[in-house]
Amino acid sequence: MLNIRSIDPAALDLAKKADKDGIETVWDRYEKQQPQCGFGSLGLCCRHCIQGPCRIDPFGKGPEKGICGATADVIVARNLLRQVAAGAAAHVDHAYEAVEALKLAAEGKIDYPIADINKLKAIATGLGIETESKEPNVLALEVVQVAYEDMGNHQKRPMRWVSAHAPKQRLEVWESLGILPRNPDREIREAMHQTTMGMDADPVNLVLATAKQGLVDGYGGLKLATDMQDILFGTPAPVVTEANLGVLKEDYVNLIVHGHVPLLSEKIVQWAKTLSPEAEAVGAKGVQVAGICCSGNEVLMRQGVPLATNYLAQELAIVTGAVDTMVVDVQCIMPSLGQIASCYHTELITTMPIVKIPGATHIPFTLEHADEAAQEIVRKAIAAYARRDPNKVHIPDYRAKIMAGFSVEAIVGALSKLDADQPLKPLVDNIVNGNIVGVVATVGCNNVKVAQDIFHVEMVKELLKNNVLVVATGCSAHALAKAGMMNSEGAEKYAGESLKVVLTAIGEAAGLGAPLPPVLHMGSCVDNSRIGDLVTALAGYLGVDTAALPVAASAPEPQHEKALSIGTWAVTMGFTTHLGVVPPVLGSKQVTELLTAGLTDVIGGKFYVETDPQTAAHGLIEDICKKRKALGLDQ
Ligand code: MSK
Repeated sequence: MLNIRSIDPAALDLAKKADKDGIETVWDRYEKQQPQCGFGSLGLCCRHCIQGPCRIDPFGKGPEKGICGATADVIVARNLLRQVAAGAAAHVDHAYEAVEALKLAAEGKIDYPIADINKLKAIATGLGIETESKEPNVLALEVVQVAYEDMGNHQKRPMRWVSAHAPKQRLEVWESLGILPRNPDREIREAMHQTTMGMDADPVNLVLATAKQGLVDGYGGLKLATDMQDILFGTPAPVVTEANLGVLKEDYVNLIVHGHVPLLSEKIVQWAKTLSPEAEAVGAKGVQVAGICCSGNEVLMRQGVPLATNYLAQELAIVTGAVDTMVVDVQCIMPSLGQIASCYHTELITTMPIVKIPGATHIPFTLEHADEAAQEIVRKAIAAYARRDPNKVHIPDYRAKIMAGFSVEAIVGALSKLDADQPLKPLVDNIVNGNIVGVVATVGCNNVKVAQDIFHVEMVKELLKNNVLVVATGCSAHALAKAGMMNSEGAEKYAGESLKVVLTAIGEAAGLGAPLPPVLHMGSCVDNSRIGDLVTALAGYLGVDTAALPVAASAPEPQHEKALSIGTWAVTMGFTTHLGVVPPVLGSKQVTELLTAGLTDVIGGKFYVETDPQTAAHGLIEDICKKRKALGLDQ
């Protein structure tokens, strides 16, 4: 047993119950994996052909090359490129589904709305599409057409989603490096080809190809997905609710949505309300929907649905004995859920053709029959409630109040109360005068190698104390929400004096009657694009490159390949990007040096690996201060 599994009191409480109930969790399995393979940890194991596996001795006493002649540098660089391409593929696939949904919605073939016509017009205008006097469905189809052209682009031109949305200075940098992506599918395919046996043996070329995958993810995945989802379901505006497993209710049917794509979870939220009388008919007070991972973040941002928990405690949600149904779509779903659900009354429901889990009920989700699937799922949850065993129920009484929904539009809306003509000016003025030292975006997951949430929370405490504004997405946002950093009281408790003054002024002007939270929840993993949009707007307002801004990124507890691809995108944007868990690259001095230093000269950004939260916070502050100085803000 690890000494500390989590700092989340709800998770710790339930971890004890899991032990008592004889449930094996992610922490137990991690322990059984010890010691983990040193070759794999360093990235020095190659399984790309079946002459292998080959491994390089990091101490120089054994093989220095794989059977084909690949060196440590080549093996590490190829492995990294494949991981980042896999992360990008996940987001691009997600985005593609959202594009298909918008197309069918615009054609009137499915029962989904086009909820945000202003966002549709803004995106169309950005793409150079005339919007005047066009019906929303006509305009939507023209936007979809551009997205499809990007997906099927056979020309040498870069994706329009990149050229239309990226900062001009960045486009020039990326073009000079030859890393502007054409179509995302082609680039991902090329990365697989480039890394197969007998292909690229140049670590520098492989690292540049990795940077290109970061752009595939940033624009063909994150940005495209968020844009489509905002058009379909609406651009988030501030909402108030609660976070942590205490949001589950003993006298309600509890239905958890888990995964990433909101196409089904939006429908479930809607049908949970409609079918509430059926829940009442079996003795419940209603249906409580709560979210895990980024499906949770999506329905939080737009519908105010409470957050249940983040990645590492997904199994423990079932251990409460109070989850009647957990419905999953794609990504970050532990295969162990099926087995754990079988120990309780919980019905685990898979919905996607590429995510099936033995023991789960599979209810296929299609856009055409989304309402039927959502109704069936809600009714299964209601039926499962009747099977709940009260003796097995334990809901830890922990929840924190949170305010979420901070899309760029919502942030600009709040700032415009201070300056209607130039809404970014109050933010920029406060960065210039040093009230806000800089901005750090914390993103990404939990990783079992770190006590759940500790790195997110401890690092952010230090940043806030030093007047750094924090924006967050993904499971990082969950962690900070649970820790009470996403409410007005959090500003009082955690923000440094000058940051508090700014948060109070904006909060008062926006009519909250209290400070803004010191950490702004900007959404799901794909919503990292919102952070990209915000910094692009700030850089545009100031007329500087994004790489020059006093802004940095951090994935304190990354576990997924998607965290690596998001991080790579952040580096291409010119940001110092911190990782709190060491990625499998240390087996190559050359690759490590390129990622943490060598790339900076050409791309502006770099990875910064630091496994201590306080040191990481100060490393990021130091980086921000250097950028402030270079901009002439501090002498
Ligand atoms: S869900 S990718 S564990 S953030 Fe987006 Fe959380 Fe990381 Fe999955």
